[in-house]
Amino acid sequence: MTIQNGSAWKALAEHKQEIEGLHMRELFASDTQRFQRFSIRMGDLFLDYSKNRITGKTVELVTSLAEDAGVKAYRDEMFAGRKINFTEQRAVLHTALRQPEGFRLELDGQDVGCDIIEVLAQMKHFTRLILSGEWKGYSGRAITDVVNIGIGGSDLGPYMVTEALKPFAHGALNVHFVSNIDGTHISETLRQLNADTTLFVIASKTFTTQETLTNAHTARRWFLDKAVDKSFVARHFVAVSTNREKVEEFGIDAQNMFRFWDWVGGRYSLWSSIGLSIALYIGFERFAELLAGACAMDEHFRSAPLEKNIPVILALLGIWYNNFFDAHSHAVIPYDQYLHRLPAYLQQLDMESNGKRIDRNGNEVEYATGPVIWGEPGTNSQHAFFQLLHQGPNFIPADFIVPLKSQNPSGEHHDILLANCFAQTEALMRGKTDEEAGKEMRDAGMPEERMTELLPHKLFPGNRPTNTIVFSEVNPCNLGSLIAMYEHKVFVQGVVWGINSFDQWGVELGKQLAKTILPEIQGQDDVASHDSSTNGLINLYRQSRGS
Ligand code: G6Q
Repeated sequence: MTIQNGSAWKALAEHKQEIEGLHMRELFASDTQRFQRFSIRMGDLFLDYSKNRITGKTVELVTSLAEDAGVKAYRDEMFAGRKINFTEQRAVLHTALRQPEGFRLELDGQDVGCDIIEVLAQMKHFTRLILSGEWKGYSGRAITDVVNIGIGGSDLGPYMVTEALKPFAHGALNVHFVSNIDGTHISETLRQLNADTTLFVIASKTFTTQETLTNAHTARRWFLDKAVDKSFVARHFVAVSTNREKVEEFGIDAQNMFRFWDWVGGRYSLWSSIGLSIALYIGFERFAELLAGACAMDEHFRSAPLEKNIPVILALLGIWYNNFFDAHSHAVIPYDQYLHRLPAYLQQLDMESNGKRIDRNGNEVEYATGPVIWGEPGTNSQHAFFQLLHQGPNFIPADFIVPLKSQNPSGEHHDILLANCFAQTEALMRGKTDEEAGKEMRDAGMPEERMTELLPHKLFPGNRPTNTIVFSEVNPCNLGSLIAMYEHKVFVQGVVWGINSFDQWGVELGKQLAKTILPEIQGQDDVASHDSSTNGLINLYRQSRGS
């Protein structure tokens, strides 16, 4: 039986009919305690989910859906290291990476806790050597720039976090991220650097990814052009990987390799040694605070009752809209410029995890799964796509992410920023009625005829849901909690939809496909083995190369 045939799902479908006509304005008017009733605090993090199309009954029904789907049992299995990534036969233990010292868990005869401590100690030691200037480049000068070469999960997390935590930078180093195979990315980065003070961190779980390896080889050629002596590579190239053999094959000494393990998924890996560039940028102590913040969210996720559990509630609200209101897209709007890469990071976390249509039994699901995730910081996004959120025919729920304190207090900036944020969620909830729009136009002295013409354009349906996620400031600990919150949200949704959130065959396909066309592009003959469009495009490019 699929979740869709269960009683909780059916009850939710009926409940949707009941509350469809209900406007959130009425819900707020009839309950002065709505904000208190539909909000949850976890440490410094506060979720206001009162601006949703829900009543107390909705919360009861969605939590029974989670109960029916076995969310608690699956959650416990994940934390216990069971191989819940069943298509790859792997455990899913990124949560182990942020456990306090003393954590023990045996997996296939190996003590996971000991492994983690060993690598963290190696990262701590290395970070100290680099940041203190004890580690010297080939000319005897200290390292000033770190270039993380990686892609996907080996890039998005560290890049997003280092951007978010700029105010916490140690100060001794700049970090750069090169991910795209487009030669522009590495060329533009290298142009700013001196070989003798640059450290390359080659971050790749498999150490076989075409983009990363190509960029890494280009970086090494550039480096050797300047440094000449191959023995200097050891001081300027380190690797983060699970694949020792490939790292050595590339020419990086195993001593300069930071391990991680197949039970850490790429998009869940910033907590592992993939976070080395984060630790180098903000210092190891701050990196440990990031882990501690995530650990606090793990504890909350494990112990809070479902109806008081932030990631569970966010997940269930997402399901409520996606599966019962046909809202297949979800916006994320951080009201903080430092979080400008958060939507891109969450796109991968969510869409690569839950963009699946085959369930645990190998059957195609008959309901929507992972939505399209997108967003941009406020207030910029207000001047771009908010029009569609307010008045478009699509129904798009959104998360608003709000630090109460600015890292750069300056005049009225932060007051204006937050005034905009709160005004937007209020407007999305309330909308604008005939009377309100009419009054506005009348007050502006508009002639009656023009008013009638304009009225439909000036109306806002409202009743558009938002979650507001508030914390005191963007700092390593809060950021850790925020990211872990979204990881667990995605997990809960995957469980309810009955899919495997931890594989990524769609990404693997891309890795295969690129390798088939490359030799054809580089070959001597016109290509005729594909469809006419693909042949035409390949040949067009071959001709342009030739000329
Ligand atoms: C993440 C995905 C994917 C992966 C990249 C890089 O969950 O698997 O984004 O992180 O394809 O892979 P490597 O780290 O193996 O280079």
